[in-house]
Amino acid sequence: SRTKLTYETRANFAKNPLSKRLFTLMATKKTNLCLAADLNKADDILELANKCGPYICMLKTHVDIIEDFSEGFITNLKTVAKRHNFLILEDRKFADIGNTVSQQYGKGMYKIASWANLVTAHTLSGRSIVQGLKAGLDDNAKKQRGVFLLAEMSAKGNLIDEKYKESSNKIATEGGDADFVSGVVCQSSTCFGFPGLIQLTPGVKIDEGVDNLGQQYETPEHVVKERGADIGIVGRGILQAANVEKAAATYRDRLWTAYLERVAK
Ligand code: S5P
Repeated sequence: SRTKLTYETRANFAKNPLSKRLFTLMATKKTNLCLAADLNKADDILELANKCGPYICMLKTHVDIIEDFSEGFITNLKTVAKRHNFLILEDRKFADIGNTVSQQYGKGMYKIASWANLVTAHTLSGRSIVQGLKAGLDDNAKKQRGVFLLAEMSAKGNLIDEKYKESSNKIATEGGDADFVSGVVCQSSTCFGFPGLIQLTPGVKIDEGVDNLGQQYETPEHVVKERGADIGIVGRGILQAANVEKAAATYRDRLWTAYLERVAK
């Protein structure tokens, strides 16, 4: 199964240039940690990114929770991403018809398509969500962008069932637009089988449990070895630590060791 293959091997299967790039980045930088930078001030995100940058393969943003968003913030974030060699994932969770998604991606205040290497999208509206994202990009830009499709959620009581999960897998792997899909956001290794896609899994915390708004957590070892995660997304496990840099290093070590043990013969 795909979970026994190394990231180097999986890079060869990738149809989307960004998943190829991310697999390679993970293998060379030796990290499968994605930091969820869920902070409300631009400077706090930049400081966090600078401290944790050496330990992460990707920084995940929710740009609509930033109170003082500016183009300058994006310029600085891109500089930090280049300095520490990580990709930027805007967790926008697009969910509308293609024509609207195309505008939400490229236009408005945030112009997400101009700076986010990767974005997330729900599959609720079907294949046209991927087509909508591609629609606003020219041929060159299409090769430098990708989307992670949500096939499962970590929230307790979420409405996603087996059929929805299977259909999401089909959108991610079949048809002419699958080359724009970098991976799948999900909670289990049965979400998809194609080794060229990356499994992104949130709900990761050293202290398992729940928060008071339905979030459910598993340990780094559990998500990588039992749930098939290729990349673990960690937010509050790092954000709320007394020393964020140390916490990022710990999560990196534990996620990476779990991956090495998973692929070991
Ligand atoms: O099913 C999901 C999908 C996502 S992308 N559950 C999630 O929690 N996420 C995101 O992961 C969520 O939006 C948040 O940014 C992060 C988890 O943060 P934490 O603080 O709970 O680790």
